[in-house]
Amino acid sequence: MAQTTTRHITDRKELEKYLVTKAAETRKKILELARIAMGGHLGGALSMVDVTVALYHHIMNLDPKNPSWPDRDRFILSKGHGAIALDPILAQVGFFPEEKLETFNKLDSPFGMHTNAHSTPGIEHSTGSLGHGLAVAVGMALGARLDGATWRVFCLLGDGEMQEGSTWEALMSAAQFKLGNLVAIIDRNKFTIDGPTEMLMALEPLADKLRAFRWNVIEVNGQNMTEILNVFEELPLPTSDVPTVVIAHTEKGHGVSFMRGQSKWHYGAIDSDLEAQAVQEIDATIPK
Ligand SMILES: Cc1ncc(C[n+]2csc(CCOP(=O)(O)OP(=O)(O)O)c2C)c(N)n1
Repeated sequence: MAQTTTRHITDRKELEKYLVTKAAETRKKILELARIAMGGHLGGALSMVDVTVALYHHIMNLDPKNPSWPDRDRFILSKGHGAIALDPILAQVGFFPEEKLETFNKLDSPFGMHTNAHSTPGIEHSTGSLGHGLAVAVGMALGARLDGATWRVFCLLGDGEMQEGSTWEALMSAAQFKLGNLVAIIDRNKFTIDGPTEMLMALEPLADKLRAFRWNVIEVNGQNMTEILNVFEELPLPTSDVPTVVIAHTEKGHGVSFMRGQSKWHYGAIDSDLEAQAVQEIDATIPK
């Protein structure tokens, strides 16, 4: 049975407050894990937090005590280097105890720099080599459709990852197979590993391109919980026959002033002084 962590919250403002607080907790955990692992994909982890928190705490049908519950919604983190953000969220919603994350990226740990479906409860598919997640999500959504199942598939991609040709093949096939049960989300933080996407391999006009690929396109401020909830709560039902892509306009390194809006912190290491400075800034975002 689905067990969202927000099921006890009836007031809209309280719900947003709860999710914003969880996003701040996630950002602090990302920094802690990067410190203990002596490095981490910080920029893109910090940008994807708000959407992922909303999905796992409120939008998706999941049962963390039974990770293979057949009717669960599926989530594929195609930008697998975001494991440092996803793993803490999986712990928050109850897939495993948070203390276990202390082994992050150590030898034989279930938690590495990229997602690992074999060792981490709640991960549906191992990712890390960019450009494969959407094709896997298409296969899952097609399987659900053929089975007459009602669960949905969510797939989060990086915008730099949109350089991969296989992603565009998957986009074409999702429309061809009329996969209304599939939602792709593009973390449009405008930077890839070594510079701005528009300088390296321009994506714009991205929404127009995706519409031309016959997807339903929605744009959202991916750092604004009110907007995120409004979009994801209204998503088409699995009976729709058009796949949806949400372009989440985000900021690389969001929440930490010295990391935001640059590629330099795509991957980086922090010491406890830098962590303390970042934590202070993140704490200031927690609603009272
Ligand atoms: C096939 C492949 N090529 C290269 C890499 C190395 N790599 C890791 S992250 C990254 C940049 C990804 O940029 P983006 O998708 O924008 O991620 P984000 O900014 O959201 O972290 C690259 C090139 C990889 N993981 N897989």
